[in-house]
Amino acid sequence: MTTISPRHPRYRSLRVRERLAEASRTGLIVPEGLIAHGRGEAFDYLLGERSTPSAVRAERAAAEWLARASHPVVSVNGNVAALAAPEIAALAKALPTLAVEVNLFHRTPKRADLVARTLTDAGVTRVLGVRPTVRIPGLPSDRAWVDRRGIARADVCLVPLEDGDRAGALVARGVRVISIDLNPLSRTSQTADLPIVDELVRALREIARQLRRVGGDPPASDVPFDRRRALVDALRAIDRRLATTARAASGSGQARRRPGRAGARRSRRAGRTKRSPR
Ligand code: PTJ
Repeated sequence: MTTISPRHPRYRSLRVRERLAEASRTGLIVPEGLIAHGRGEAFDYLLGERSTPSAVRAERAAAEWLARASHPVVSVNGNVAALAAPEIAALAKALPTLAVEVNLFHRTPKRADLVARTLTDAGVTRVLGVRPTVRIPGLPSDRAWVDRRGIARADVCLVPLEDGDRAGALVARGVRVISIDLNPLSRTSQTADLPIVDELVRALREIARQLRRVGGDPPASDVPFDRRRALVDALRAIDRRLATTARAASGSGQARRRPGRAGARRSRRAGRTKRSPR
């Protein structure tokens, strides 16, 4: 294993990559999961690797939706288990009505067992969806397999790192879908009723924090959420960051730019002028 110095500027990111690479060797995550992570990292970079105020608002609304739900469920795939099993356990502890269900795009019995074991090792007491028996109609992928005690009867479903088709199928069934996806342009973010554009671990921690705040006293009525505004906020955050970085880069670029021949002649002339005031 490579030794990574904690002083490395990308230490945290490198450690996470290392964990995911190990998870791909055990089969917990699929090779496609590494690619998905890379895409997520790129968007996190563009967002400044921190939760925007808009994302925190979305996380607070998500906590309120989950706390008010009759059958709230969180769907867990390989990446989510590898990245955030302790955070899923903390979420389930903060909201005892929350069902935790394994749901895989690349489903094999072995992977379903591995995801479930990772969750129970982290402290989740009950994991659904290991041998599901119900299919969501009209969805061709294995993500359609759901547990009759979990997603099959959910009224609110938290779907981190989801694919757009299943998010759409759940919305079509009348389930209120909360997504966590760093890409505001993904079909999942575009489809969800409450898109959280934030990094998985940060988002889960904030939702759990908000759930502990709400406690046994959820809001009396539905909390409205402006999904379009949340997506526009994320795009504007990226836009602002790119514009600021581009301005800074063009400023320092000028300062560092080597003079061409004409520039060199100009500065020699300027030097002569300065040196020969007499
Ligand atoms: O374990 P399986 O078989 O269910 O497969 C899981 C993956 C992730 C491979 C599967 O769901 C997949 O292919 O997902 P997509 O379609 O690549 O979508 C994943 C989305 O999650 C992308 O839009 C990424 O930008 C986003 N993403 C990746 N890592 C993070 C993330 N969003 C938030 N936090 C992350 N850490």
